[in-house]
Amino acid sequence: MEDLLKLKGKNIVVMGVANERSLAWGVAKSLFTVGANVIFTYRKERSLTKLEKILSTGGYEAKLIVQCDVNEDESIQAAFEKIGAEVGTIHGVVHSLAFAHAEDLKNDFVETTRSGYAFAQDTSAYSLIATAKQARPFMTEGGTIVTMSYLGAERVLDGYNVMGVAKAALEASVRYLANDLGKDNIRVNAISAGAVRTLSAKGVPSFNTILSQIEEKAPLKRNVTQEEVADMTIAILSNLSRGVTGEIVYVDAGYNIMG
Ligand code: 1JT
Repeated sequence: MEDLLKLKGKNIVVMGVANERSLAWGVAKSLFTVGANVIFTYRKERSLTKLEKILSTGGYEAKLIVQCDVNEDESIQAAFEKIGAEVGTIHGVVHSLAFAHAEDLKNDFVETTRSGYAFAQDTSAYSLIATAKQARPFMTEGGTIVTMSYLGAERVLDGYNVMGVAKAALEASVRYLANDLGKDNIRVNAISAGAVRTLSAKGVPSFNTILSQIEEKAPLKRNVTQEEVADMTIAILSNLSRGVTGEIVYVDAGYNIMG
């Protein structure tokens, strides 16, 4: 199986580990299992501390850990130059980042402020474009960029609000980037993950209700796990999906197909 995946010894950048519940951490664990070299980026010192702790607890070793603030072009450029200088070729990037102001998820969508809108778009959607631009010069053997989206990109989910609009922009960006980077044999795809209890989900008052509605309605009659999202991400990063680009792949127990 590992031979089929062709991920052994490949250099994969993972962005967005906040703690052990993060979707990005699930992907990293699966990448370690298949023998990839995992390079992490973090923004806050707190995330670095967490990351170092969960790496050592699990007995995992990162190839490299670099600071990267996706709200700053210079920071993204410096991060990828550092990664490129250290590993040479980058084979994959996992973009698992999103942020919005809490009040924009609490108030009615119509109350979204100009600055809250810009911040959610910048952090959650533009960051993929800026990352692709900086990673591209080092993806000289082709490769894959994969990002995390959510159903709120295309349906109205109460409270998802400005994040839904940011995820819609993210999914459209996946298609435009796939078109641009296809000539370099770089594939760009998104995973639309079902609801998973991560740090981002914390502070969403209705999260328990969301989880039980999915259990009732989804074809598989259950929610999905961090591991299930991670394994599809591995499939998208791997050679098994070499003919797939510009796609949004649902890992949601089938919830999105229901009326
Ligand atoms: C962010 C947050 C991105 C929560 C997120 C997210 N992507 C998924 N979730 C969980 C979620 C949140 C809401 C929801 C359903 C799922 C919070 C910080 C900003 C980035 O409502 C239907 C609100």
